[in-house]
Amino acid sequence: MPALRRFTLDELEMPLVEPFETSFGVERRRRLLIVRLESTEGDVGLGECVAARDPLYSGESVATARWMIQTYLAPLLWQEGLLSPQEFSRRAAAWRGNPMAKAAVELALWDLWARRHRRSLSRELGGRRNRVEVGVSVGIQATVPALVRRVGEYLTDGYRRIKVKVRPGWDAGPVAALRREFPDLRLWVDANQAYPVTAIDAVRRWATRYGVEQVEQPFPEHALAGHARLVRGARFRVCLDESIGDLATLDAALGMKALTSLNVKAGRVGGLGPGRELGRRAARASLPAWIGGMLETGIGRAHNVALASLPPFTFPADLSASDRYYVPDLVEPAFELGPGSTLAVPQGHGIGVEIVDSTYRKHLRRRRELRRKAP
Ligand code: OSB
Ligand code: MG
Repeated sequence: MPALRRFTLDELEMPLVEPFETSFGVERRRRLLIVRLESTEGDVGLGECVAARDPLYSGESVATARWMIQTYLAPLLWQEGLLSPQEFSRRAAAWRGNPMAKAAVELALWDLWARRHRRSLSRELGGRRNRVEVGVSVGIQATVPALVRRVGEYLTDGYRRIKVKVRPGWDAGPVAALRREFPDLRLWVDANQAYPVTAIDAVRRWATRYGVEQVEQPFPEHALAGHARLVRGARFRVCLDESIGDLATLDAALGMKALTSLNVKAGRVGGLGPGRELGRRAARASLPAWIGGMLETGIGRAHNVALASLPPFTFPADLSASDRYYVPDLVEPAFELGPGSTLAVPQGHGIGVEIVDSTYRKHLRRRRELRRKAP
C-alpha cells in the first residue's frame, strides 16, 4: 500500500500579461499556492489554490488557505496510506468552509491518483471530450474604446464567446458599444455581486436591449430570491457563480428557479469531485453548466480543462489560452487556442502538463515542507 512521502506547499507570484479588473478590484500579480504531493511509489500530484491575496471574491485568501492546509488538511494525508480524493473530501468535510484550501489538496490527490493509474485526469474523472469549447473573460478597461479594441483582438485570436466584467457605472455604455461594433457577438456579462437587488429593472433593461446572452452573479451571493425575480420572464440566462458552493444550495436555488446557468469552479467548490457532483445534479435538472476560471496558471487550468471534458459541462468555459494570462506559463506544453474556440484536453498521465522548473523557480517566493508530526 503506497503512502505519502512528501507534502510541499509553495507560494508563487506570477505577473499577469495585463491587469485584470473586476467589480471587486484589480489584479496585476497573482499570489498563489501550489500543493505538491509525492507518494512512496514516486508518483507526484499537483494542485493549485485559487484563493487570492485578499479576500475580495470570497472570504478566503492565500493566508487563510495556507493556515487551513497546514493546520487541518495536511495532517489528514499523513494519518495513513494514500487517501483517495473522495475519502479526503469526506474527512475534510468535518471542517466548515474553506473550499479553496480543500480544493488545492483535492486537486493534487486527483493528479496523483490519475498518474498512479497511468491515465489522464480527464479519463480518471470520466471525461468524454478531446477538446473543450472556451471563451474569454475580459476585465474592466480604462475606456469604452479600449474595451471594444480588446474584444476585437480576442475575436481575431479566435475566441467565439466573450464575457465582460460589469459593475454599476460600467454596464449599459460598454455593452451598447460592443453590440454596435459586433452585431453577432455572443456576449456574456459577470458582475461578481456588484448590484443591489433593487437594481433589478436596470439590469434587465440593458441586458435585454443589447442582446446579452447571459448575466452572471449580478446580486449578492445569498440573494437567491433576487436572482429568481430576474429569471422570471428574462430573455437572457441568469448564471450563478459565487452563490452555489454545494449541492444543498444548488437544490435550493433550483427549487426557487433562481438560475438558468451554473458556473462550476473546482477551486471554489472544494475540488473536482464536488464540481463533478454539481455538474451531474445540474444535468439531471436540465440546467446548463460550464466551467469557470480564476486566472489559474497552467496547473489549475489543466485540472479545469479535464473537468470541462465531462458531459454535463456544455457551455463554453472561462478557460483561455496560456498567453491570455501568463507568458511564459508555468507548464509545458502551454495551452493554445485551437479550431472552433477550443483547448485540447491533455492526454498524458495525470494533468498531462509538466512544470517548467526555471520558470517555476523564478516565481517561487516561499517553500514549506509539511512534515508528519512526531508521534
Ligand atoms: O467571477 O468568473 C469570475 C477571475 C477571478 C475571479 C473571479 C472570476 C474571474 C474570471 C476569470 O472571470 C476567468 C478566467 O480565469 O479566465
Ligand atoms: Mg463569475
